[in-house]
Amino acid sequence: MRSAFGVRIIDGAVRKPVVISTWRHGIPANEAAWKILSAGGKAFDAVEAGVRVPEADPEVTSVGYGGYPDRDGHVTLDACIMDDKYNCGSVAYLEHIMHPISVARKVMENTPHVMLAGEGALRFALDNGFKKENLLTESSKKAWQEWLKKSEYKPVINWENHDTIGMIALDENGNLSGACTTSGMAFKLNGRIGDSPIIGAGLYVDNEVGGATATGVGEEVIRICGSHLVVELMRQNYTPQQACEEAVKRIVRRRGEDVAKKIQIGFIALNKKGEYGSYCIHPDFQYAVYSKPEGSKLIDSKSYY
Ligand code: SD4
Repeated sequence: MRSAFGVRIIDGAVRKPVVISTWRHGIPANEAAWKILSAGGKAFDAVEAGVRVPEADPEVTSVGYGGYPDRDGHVTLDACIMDDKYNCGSVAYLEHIMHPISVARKVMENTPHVMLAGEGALRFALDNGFKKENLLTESSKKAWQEWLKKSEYKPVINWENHDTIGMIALDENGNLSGACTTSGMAFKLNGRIGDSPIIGAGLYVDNEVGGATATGVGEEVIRICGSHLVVELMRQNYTPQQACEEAVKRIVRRRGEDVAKKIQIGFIALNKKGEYGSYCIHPDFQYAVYSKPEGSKLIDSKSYY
């Protein structure tokens, strides 16, 4: 049956496993996650494996290797991961490492901290066996050099139809986890960190309730602790769809239409029952879902405008 908000409700049954992720690059990412989920693996392992796919893909210019640099030519990466027991790890402003999500996992597992940034995060990665690499591809370098001619900084709505990848999964055992990884806003100010490595902003998971993740202009997501807000709304019995809608509408209400017209923000959410939803400000944000028996699909998110 369908609720008034178009969310699939499975008559009280729990649908699992399920994995959802942002944008079209979520399709191959979900496939990698599904290999683990369908074999009875953990959601936590699935989300890490899933988002590593776009991190390593040089064609995806908004995540990991091949990500567009900041205005000084540095590719700086933000990522975080959260499991079903409130454990979480994060890296921000990390350079030269292709898989920041795996460094974030190591921060979670091997340190008493949640978040490492910059030089310290790089040193930690190298000490933990990660390889130092040049992440600036020739084509991303060209795009940056082209941008330098005007040096005009404007957040772009629906950057080439892909952006940050955020992923939430529910495994066979009914446990939730999430991951989020990005190279951030293209040509950002050096030192800028967005919402994606911030637990509660770019990603949040509460295994009693559900998980949510965000894409778009991180500054606006941070202001409302966006992913945490979506999860807290689901705790109050909002469906994932209703919770994403309320979070987007809160940004529009608080910031006004003049701001909202110029920026894109999208949230996706998955609850403990395997129901999912999404909402964004502008059209053309898609999210990918992999579930049984439907298989893999790409869904056009509903939008405020
Ligand atoms: C950020 N939410 O850094 C991320 C990525 C992004 O356009 O939105 N890029 O703000």
